[in-house]
Amino acid sequence: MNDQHPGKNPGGPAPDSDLLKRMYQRMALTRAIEQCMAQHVRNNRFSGWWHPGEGQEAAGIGASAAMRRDDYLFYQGRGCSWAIGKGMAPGPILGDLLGKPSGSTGGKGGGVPHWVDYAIGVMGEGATLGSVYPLAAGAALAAKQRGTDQVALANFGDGTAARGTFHETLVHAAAWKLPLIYFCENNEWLVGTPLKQVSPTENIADYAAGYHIPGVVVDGQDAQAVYTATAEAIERARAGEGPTLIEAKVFRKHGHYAGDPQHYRAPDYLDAYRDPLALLAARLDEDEASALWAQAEAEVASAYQAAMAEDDPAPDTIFKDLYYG
Ligand SMILES: Cc1ncc(C[n+]2csc(CCOP(=O)(O)OP(=O)(O)O)c2C)c(N)n1
Ligand SMILES: [Mg+2]
Repeated sequence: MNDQHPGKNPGGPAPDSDLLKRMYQRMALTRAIEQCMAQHVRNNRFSGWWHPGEGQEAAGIGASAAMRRDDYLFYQGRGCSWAIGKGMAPGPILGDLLGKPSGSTGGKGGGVPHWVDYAIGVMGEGATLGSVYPLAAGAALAAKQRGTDQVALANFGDGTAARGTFHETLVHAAAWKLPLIYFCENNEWLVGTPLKQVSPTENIADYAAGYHIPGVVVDGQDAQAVYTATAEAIERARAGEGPTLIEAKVFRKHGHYAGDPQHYRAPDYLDAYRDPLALLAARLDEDEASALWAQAEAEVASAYQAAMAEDDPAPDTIFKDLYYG
């Protein structure tokens, strides 16, 4: 069963003050992109589906801060905390969202997050929910066979823990002690369905018991706690001790997609919200945190302007990078 509780710091290494600053800087970049995209949608200039991640930034930022540059990340993609956390810059992220050639995929996907940067282990998103598990396990198996000490992390939402691939993959990953981290962001919603209506368990981490691996519940609004839990799981994985299932309890501040009227949520649902940026800023010097926020806003504004000024991708690039037999 899960051996941690929300708010309780797991037993891994604590981040030093430089790392706290770096996490805050990346959370600020993520939040600035969130706000920029929210405005872009309000201006009615968005041609895709933006799934806002505002409020969930601490999970992706805290977990990816514990990963190495050469570790593999497969993410599900609410917001952009994972891509920013792993080291991507706002430019290629906004380029993809706005369907421009400067995007990491050359703007393909236009609006749907499919960011990739293989040089830093950003392996992309599976738009088919549940595809991250076997892909990440494959990367973990390759790392084990090659004898490197890389790990792979599969990020997913609470609703996606019901996919068959979650369970099929974990059977073998646990048996073979693959260097794999399952990282669930539990925001308690699957579009407009509350998790409790469709799940036999309140904690996704409880599934770990069935596979004889550790299941850890962590406060997903607290980047520091997320970092510590993930660092501990990665240490286990690198030491050959196999997978860990981490469940971060997070808060989905907005609708499932930008523009979702959310008739299914009670009007006072934001009462329980705790801002992950404010939580981390309280552990930093106030002036330093404000300066990092101002820098992030300026960097994102200039990346947005640059992307908006670009021409659309040339039509003859549409089949480039496609695999077909
Ligand atoms: C296989 C599959 N089924 C359905 C969808 C449509 N869909 C996109 S997001 C979503 C809800 C996912 O819930 P959860 O995993 O909790 O992630 P969250 O949206 O809360 O971040 C669904 C059903 C999909 N993309 N893929
Ligand atoms: Mg969810």
